Amino acid sequence: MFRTRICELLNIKYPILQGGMAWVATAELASAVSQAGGLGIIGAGNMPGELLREEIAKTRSLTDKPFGVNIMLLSDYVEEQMKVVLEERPAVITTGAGNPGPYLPVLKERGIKVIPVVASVSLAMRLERIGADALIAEGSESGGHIGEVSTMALVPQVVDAVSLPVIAAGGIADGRGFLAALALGAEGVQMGTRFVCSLECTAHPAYKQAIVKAKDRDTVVTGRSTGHPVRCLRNKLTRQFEELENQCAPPEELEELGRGKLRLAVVEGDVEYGSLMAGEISGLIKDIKPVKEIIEDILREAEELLGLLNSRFYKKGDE
Ligand code: TUI
Repeated sequence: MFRTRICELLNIKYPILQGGMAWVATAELASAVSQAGGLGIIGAGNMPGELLREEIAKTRSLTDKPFGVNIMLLSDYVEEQMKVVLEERPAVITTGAGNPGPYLPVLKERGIKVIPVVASVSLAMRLERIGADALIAEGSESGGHIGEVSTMALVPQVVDAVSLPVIAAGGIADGRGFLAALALGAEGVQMGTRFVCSLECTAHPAYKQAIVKAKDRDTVVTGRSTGHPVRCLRNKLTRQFEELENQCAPPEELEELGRGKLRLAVVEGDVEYGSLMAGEISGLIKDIKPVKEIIEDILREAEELLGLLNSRFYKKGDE
């Protein structure tokens, strides 16, 4: 059940990808997701190339299943990360926060699949034309750096504009979200926040607990004035951001305030002054459980729901 073109393309059992979150998506998390039948993804974030090489080696020591590497295109280390990726050749690269067009030909030449994150129909169409293998349509419900269109509106528009398989991201954490994404025309989902709250995720326990404790209205978007909006759980840091933005502080000052804050949250567990990047779906996440259980619960829930919808709302022959 639920086998799609994404399963064939990536040679995976379930069409579930794990977001390539900087600092959070380490070899431990990525290998657990791949072992469980999804696609684990190492978040290269702001890692120097050689650190990324070590993370890839570690992932390979933990799983023989396919996995990916996410390249965040705003990173200062993109060039050296790309060099490492071309040498190490993970099965797939996902990209975020920009247009990976210039890197596409060389990645493809090496047999690496490329799945960019898009937040608009126009970039989706451009990337299909130049040879992307699939697309992740990421809505503004997501944590971290976001676009402006919500998942519910973005996914079907991207699906209609391209013939590539589309993966939905943003606001998905259970079987209902998974099935809704398929109903919108997606052939897979990518989840970030849900996988932060897994046993295998190496993020600080205080970060995970902050997500588990969060309610529906506990995320905020800061940094709109810098052109790099970021969704996080509300805390002392986001209040500092809001104050600066209300005072119309220059973008450099805001960028400076944000520097190093994701590491502070994920590694040090500073939930007051760290950047607790997390999606709007945080309020739905109530527990920390093994990756395998997260994935299997979602598939079981989606299967049951599909049966229920079919029997409750669809009667053959009804007017
Ligand atoms: O990249 C993400 N999520 C991230 S990156 C990140 S690190 C960061 N920290 C502070 C400021 C900026 C980044 C934390 N979370 N998700 C994928 C994503 N990509 N979301 C939105 C986009 C996107 C936006 C515009 C992709 C392409 C794009 O195109 C612009 C263009 O050049 O056409």
